[in-house]
Amino acid sequence: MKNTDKLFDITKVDAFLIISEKNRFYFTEFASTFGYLVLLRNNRSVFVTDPRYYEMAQSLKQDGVEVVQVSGREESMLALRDVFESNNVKTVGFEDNELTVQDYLALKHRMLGVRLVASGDAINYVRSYKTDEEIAYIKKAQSITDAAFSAILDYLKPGISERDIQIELEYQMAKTGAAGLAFDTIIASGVNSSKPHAHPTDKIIELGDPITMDFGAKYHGYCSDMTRTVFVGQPSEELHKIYNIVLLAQKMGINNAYCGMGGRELDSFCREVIKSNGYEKYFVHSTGHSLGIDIHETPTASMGSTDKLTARQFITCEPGIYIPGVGGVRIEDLLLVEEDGITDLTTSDKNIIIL
Ligand SMILES: [Mn+2]
Repeated sequence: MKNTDKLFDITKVDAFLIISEKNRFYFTEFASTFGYLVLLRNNRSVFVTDPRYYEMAQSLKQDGVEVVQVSGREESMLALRDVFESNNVKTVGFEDNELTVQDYLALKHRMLGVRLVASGDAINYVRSYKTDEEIAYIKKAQSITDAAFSAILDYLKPGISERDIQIELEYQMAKTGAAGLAFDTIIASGVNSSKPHAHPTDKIIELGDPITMDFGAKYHGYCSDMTRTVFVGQPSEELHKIYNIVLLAQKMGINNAYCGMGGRELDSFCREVIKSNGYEKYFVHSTGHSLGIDIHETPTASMGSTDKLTARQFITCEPGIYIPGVGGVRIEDLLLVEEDGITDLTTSDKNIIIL
């Protein structure tokens, strides 16, 4: 179980009710499709689940988690009410950013006697600071992703399709230890590359095409994320120029990043380079995001971000330029912020690659 002191410090509630699959996994590191986790003060907790998980969940007892077996939702509600009553709980933090309106109304209806307090942002804030173990998982996920990129370079050639590249990249990640994908792989070639989040198609790679590959692995439930744009044959003069501007923008962001900087500041280091070259209107997304169990977590680096990037947090740095009808370039690395500086976890080459 993760230590929950910080969460209680921020919110002042008596208990938290964790319902979403990912937050239950976050706090317990126990994967299940059904369960309710009650976090109580002083690092006590109760996990309510059904017979499919009851035996496996016994492993949580060594972390001091009480495990309660129920059959279905109605019994769960009664069990939760018992937990709240016996612990004199009056206020309960809940995941307002995860529950459906239907879930919320059902909960509100049954939880007579306790006050529900929206706490999703506080949970996300706590999740943004990674433990040593989480940092190790994310580093491993990123190393799998880098290895797949290195392997794919030998595979890229005219005549194969975007789907072929997707399948090969995902195969390489699985082979190197990925338990799954961090998100749906993006492969965008030729003029498709002007669409930042294009889905892979049956389009065939032609000589001179840019190929943008944005992909990540999952390892122990944690994500990685990287993007490279490479060229199969000589690119047009304009795409070559755009590549160098995006590269310069990304390096400007990474080289100027420091512990304690604003997410907005990181964005502007990248954006200014693109702006001074006249391509500002073609940089249509924000510079970066954190990740963890989810592919997009806080903090973020964008024009409107009020986040600070501090120790034990991750942030991607991924500027891009996308010109409809011409093509696009994006370069993305994953950064770890630590007290004594920034570590770029993405080891793949980012100088222009022309195959
Ligand atoms: Mn990303």
